[in-house]
Amino acid sequence: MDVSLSDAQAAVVEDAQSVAAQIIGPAALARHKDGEFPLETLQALAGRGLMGVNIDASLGGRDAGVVAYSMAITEVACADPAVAVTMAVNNMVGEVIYAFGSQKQRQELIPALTSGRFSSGSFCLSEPGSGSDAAGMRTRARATDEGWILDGTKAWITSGAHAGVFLVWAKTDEREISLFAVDPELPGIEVGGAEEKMGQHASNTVALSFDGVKLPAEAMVGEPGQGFRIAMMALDGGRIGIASQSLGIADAALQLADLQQLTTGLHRSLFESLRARVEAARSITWRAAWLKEQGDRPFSQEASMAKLSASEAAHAVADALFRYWPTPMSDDDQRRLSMAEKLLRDVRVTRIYEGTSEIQRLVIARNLLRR
Ligand code: COS
Repeated sequence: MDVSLSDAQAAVVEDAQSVAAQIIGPAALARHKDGEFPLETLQALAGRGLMGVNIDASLGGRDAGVVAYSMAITEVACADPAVAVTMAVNNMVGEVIYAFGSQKQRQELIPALTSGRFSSGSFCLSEPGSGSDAAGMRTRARATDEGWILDGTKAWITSGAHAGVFLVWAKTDEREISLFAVDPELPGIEVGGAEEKMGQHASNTVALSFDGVKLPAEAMVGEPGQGFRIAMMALDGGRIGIASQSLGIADAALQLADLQQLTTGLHRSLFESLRARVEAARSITWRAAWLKEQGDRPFSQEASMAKLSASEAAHAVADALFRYWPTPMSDDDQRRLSMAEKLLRDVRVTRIYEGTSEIQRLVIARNLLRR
């Protein structure tokens, strides 16, 4: 694995750093307090091609590959994890359509996702009764002469109130799961109120209900019955995104620890060992990204190892930062303490979404046994 960056990769990282430093970071605490969806910030990311980092330039993407994507997410997450998760889900939706969509779906939907014309896309897999057991979904799509009728409820959908397209998984018979690209404006779709969350307040999370929604036949993405496999492949990539986001949170927490002199004082050895843990997680995350970028190499196990190790390490750093926060405090320290609290809140869900830590252990174990 070559970790020296090409000019194209370095340019992506620089662009992400510049948006993070100029636009995302300065408003992160305010965004956390008011929970406002970061529309203009997402437009700024789209303006640099960061809403489709691993997508062909002919469709408005940056065509810079998965390693550059991972690094860009880390930079953005270090400034504000809530913006990073919105960016990650948009990239993921674009990649699914790019990999499995028809020519028409690619031409119609991807430029809208990469350019910022759609503020985001949504990935609608989880349901109130099926999170970890994705195949246990109850949403159904019934075939008709004109197309499909969609009924069901999806839960914890990132960007659901703002998305320009929903990717919705549904059972098309007792066992078969298929995927549909759904126009959020269609009659019969109801968007629930924004969840009041512990952290990542500026990312939008809602429930969606579909009541007799009529879909045209061409709304299906991929083949009938291919949906579960598409979801699993997309989640492998999505886990690299969340691992990268977790690294950004860990980096932000370590920067605060440096500023508060926790890394040179009494707790130095603790923070040194945490820093080593974060660097180990970064290595496996880059490796998973590199494997995915090769196109023909399996990376499911490495993606789960990356997600597990990075999210757990980020939590450990954010927790230690908060636990050993020094007193007394100046005004600057007080502001930094608010950032530390935000990180501790933001980090919790990284061990849950895109598959819990327990699911990552299950995927890793299954792959090890298979090998
Ligand atoms: N890539 C491609 N195909 C995959 C795959 C992958 N990573 N993982 C599984 N598949 C395929 C299998 O090969 C199998 O295909 P066949 O039926 O042709 O043999 C099929 O999918 C079913 O696989 P499996 O038996 O492993 O499915 P399970 O129902 O046991 O579930 C887990 C597997 C638990 C790993 C899956 O449900 C999962 O990832 N759950 C977590 C969901 C999640 O992350 N949700 C968060 C959503 S975002 S908030």
